[in-house]
Amino acid sequence: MNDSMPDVLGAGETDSDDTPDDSAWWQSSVVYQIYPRSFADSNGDGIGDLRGIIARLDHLEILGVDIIWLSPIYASPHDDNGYDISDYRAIDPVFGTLEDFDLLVAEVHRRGMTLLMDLVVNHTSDEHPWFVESASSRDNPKRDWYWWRPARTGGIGGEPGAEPTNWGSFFSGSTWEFDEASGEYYLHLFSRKQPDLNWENADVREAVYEMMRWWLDRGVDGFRMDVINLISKDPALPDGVIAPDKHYGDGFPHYGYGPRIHEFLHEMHERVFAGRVGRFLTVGEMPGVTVEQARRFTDPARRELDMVFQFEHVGLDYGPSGKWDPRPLDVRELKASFARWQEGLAKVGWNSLYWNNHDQPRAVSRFGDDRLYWAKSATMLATVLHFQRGTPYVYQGEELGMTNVPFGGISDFRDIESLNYFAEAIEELGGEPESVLHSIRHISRDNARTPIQWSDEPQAGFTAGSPWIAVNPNYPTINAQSQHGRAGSIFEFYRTLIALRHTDPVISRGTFELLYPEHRTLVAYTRTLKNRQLLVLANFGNGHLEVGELSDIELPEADAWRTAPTLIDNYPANEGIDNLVLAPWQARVLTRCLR
Ligand code: TEU
Ligand code: CA
Repeated sequence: MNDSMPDVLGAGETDSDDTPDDSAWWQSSVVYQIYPRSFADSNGDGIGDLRGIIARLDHLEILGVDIIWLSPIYASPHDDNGYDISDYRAIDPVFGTLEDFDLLVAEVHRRGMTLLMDLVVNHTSDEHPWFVESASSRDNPKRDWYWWRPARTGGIGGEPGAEPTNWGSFFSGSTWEFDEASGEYYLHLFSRKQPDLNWENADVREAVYEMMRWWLDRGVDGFRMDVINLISKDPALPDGVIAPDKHYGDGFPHYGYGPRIHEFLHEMHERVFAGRVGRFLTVGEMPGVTVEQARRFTDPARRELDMVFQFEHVGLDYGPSGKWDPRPLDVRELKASFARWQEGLAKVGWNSLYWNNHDQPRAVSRFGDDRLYWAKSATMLATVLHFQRGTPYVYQGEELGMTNVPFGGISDFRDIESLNYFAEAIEELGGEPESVLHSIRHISRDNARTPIQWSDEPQAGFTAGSPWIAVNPNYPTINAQSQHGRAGSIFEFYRTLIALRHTDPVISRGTFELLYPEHRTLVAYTRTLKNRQLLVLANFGNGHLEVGELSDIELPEADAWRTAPTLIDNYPANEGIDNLVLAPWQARVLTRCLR
């Protein structure tokens, strides 16, 4: 397999004929992400668990989702809430047992849904036996299972600046930790308790493939793969460029799309899935991936991945110095990004569509208006995303319109990324605590990690105990119980969106065309399949929008649309209204037959 392979149409997967091929069974599916720690607690210890999830599967079945992605539930010291695994074949006791897991798989399958596990194999926990052995001595057979290096030439081990490369970690500080005992450094792109595995070592790869087959044998239907585009590093480990306002070098060019990444992902596909009976799904989380790279990774003919998570649209409100320096979203940039990915993967490959996950603050607060137009902006955002071509992901609580949290001081936070940044910003960068806290409150991952708000009972019905992180105080008004079966609720709106994707092939297979790219608040695009066309109109603001009055060159046959039937609208239908006039944060999808 080499990447000069011409981009051919994958096995008829994604051209716009309407006979989907079974190997892409997931193309009209919707995925629901569960963050087990915060979903539902069954034993009152304040931490969500597997029996809690089993008890709440009705919520997902009613919502209509097809696939469940479980964030990590493996044995872990929880330095990064489970993304630091110490035993890949054990369920962490805080979440339950393998028996609980088998029951969950059975219950999910009984309801016609499928289950994806989170595969975290760019790194392990430093408490994983592999690393404990590897660190035990320089000549341990597993030494090469990780990236060990001596201090850079002229450097004294442990002294600042002596690290083998100048790379900065995703969680602040250097990517290298000095191990006094063996006198060498080990690489960790994330926390020091998350040492990176050395995928150059074939035994490492085989051990990972064997573990994946073990979970598939246990009934798992696929994997969401954590930072999987980082597993191939440039073995020369060159230094990175140091940006003006940064202390460390940017190592991403040396590990973000490494020389053997396609070889490893193809090998994984062949060693784990090839010849295995059943329907499986793989989605790779890939910070920094480009459209061209994604097309290669998800081209069915290349047998690597089914889809990837790209980060372009969730970085558009990052200021010049990164995520902790927020700036307002420019809707034109958002539309351009959507169009780039929709058009880029139109013929070959497939998109993952998401606003939220356990690493992003709540989109309704970030991109919408969670005060005056909470429900309208939440359902507008959902409409803009769910009518695109690709597989939508709903993150737990998004279907209820859960918002960001009015965090107070640093003691309210739990996320290692936020806590490490706070420490670095204060100690090393001399930041003023309140202004550092201001940016952390806005963008911290903890905004997505507060307990699910099931009801207006104490602790929002999440736990009978005290939760590991405080429940959002708005739970009395924002909760599942008050939305189940209530017409006009955000939950019922998501149900309708998901049902439409299941029944209307133009949504999963139609071509995409963006309209009004330069308009500052209007998001408008069409989806077309044979003689069926949808017009998606959304108002990304709290003003009124007269779509019709805008230069009509860009909305062909505006008159036809003015009276076309409505497929869905986040405002109650009222007669005689002009289809092309949008109220604040309104989203309306019109449908018509093309002659
Ligand atoms: O996230 C990778 C990743 O890119 C995020 O850390 C991202 O950079 C950041 O959160 C956005 O601000 C994956 C997991 O989703 C995340 O929860 C883990 O912390 C991380 O990998 C390490 O396993
Ligand atoms: Ca529990």
